[in-house]
Amino acid sequence: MKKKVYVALSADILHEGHINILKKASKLGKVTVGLLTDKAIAEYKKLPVLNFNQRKQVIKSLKFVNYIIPQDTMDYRPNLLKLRPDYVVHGDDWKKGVLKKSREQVLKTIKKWSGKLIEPKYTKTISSSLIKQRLKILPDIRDNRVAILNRLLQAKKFIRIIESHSALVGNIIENLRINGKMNTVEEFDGFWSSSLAESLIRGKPDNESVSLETRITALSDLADTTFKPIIFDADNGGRLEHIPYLISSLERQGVSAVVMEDKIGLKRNSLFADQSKTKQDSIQNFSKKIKIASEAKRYKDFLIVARIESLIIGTGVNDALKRAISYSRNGADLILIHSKDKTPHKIFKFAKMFKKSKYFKPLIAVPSSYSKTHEKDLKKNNIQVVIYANQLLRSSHLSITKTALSILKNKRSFEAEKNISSVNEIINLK
Ligand code: SPV
Ligand code: MG
Repeated sequence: MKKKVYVALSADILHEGHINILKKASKLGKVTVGLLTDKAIAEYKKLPVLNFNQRKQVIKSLKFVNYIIPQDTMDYRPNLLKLRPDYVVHGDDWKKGVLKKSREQVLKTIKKWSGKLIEPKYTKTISSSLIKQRLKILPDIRDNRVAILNRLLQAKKFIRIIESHSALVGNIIENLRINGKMNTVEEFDGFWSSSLAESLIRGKPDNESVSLETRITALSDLADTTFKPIIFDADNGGRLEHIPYLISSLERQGVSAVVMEDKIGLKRNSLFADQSKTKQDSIQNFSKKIKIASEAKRYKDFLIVARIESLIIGTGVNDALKRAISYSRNGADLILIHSKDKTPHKIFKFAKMFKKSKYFKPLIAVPSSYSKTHEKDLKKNNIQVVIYANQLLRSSHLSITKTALSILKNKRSFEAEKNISSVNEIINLK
């Protein structure tokens, strides 16, 4: 009987490195490719450009491949235990970095049936990631920009969104990344189009003085120059009759999700201490809004987010839970639970209760007032998306004020130079 060989691949952009590995593997026996799903890939790098089925079609047509099975995590063990291969083949680059742990697990597992790990030398100059960098290919290409947030939600345990009030901010955020622990890359996953920020940059209060139409039109600068998903803050979504038009305008701009909050009447920003004049919509009415929005979407991946204001207004965790269940049953894809407390206790309590419901939906938190809360604690408490809703606007407000004051005081700009970006840095922005 021919020997069994296992090769795990993401195979987003196929290059000669993959072919070498597969060719070597096929000389050893029948090759099963464990094709990494989006979820497995997102555990250690960016989402692939091509989705699972597209990649599968390419791999299926290769003469060195006999079978394909999905590999849903970077832990190889479940597939290895199922297949019990005689050989696992992998480039020797995984001896260091993020995949080191996977490698150790593989070695320990296949030893049980005297399986062998074969590690052809990895060629440093070829990798899908390098090719993508060179070609500036991003996973979120224009055609499926709407869908990218939904894809991320399926693939990543935690998603980080930040307010971007201009294309310039978008440009900075799009390209900002740092190396995290174990060679992983840390970055922001998408943009928040905030009603607060969009009002303030126009010199107006956050009370719907700036129309949704103006805000949607203004999105085109950000949409034109970036690729990451956009979440749009639509206040309470406006009148029932207008909601289908709102949804279609957002979809046309490539927006991935709309957030509508369950407030009525003249809008006041939720972070004001005094909310005595703020009115919450009835559960019935707002559920209807959510239903209309959900039925209006033309892209199945466009997401409707119901934002609950019970903790802002003071109607409490139980009220929030009742609302979450009703909004979820009426078509909300996610729930944003807002609070202006200094701690996330109530949010975590709500999340724990909601998690037990069969109507549970992924949760979003906006830690503006409870900014001490670390992402890892949000994650641990069933929050999948964090939105940093206003920090970049606040940072530009302070920075602009300081620079203007310095010029006013010193009667020249020299003293301010050390605290501002150099001309070179900004003229080289791409
Ligand atoms: C916004 O950024 O406009 C928001 C979040 O809606 S908050 O300001 O906290 O209400
Ligand atoms: Mg807002």
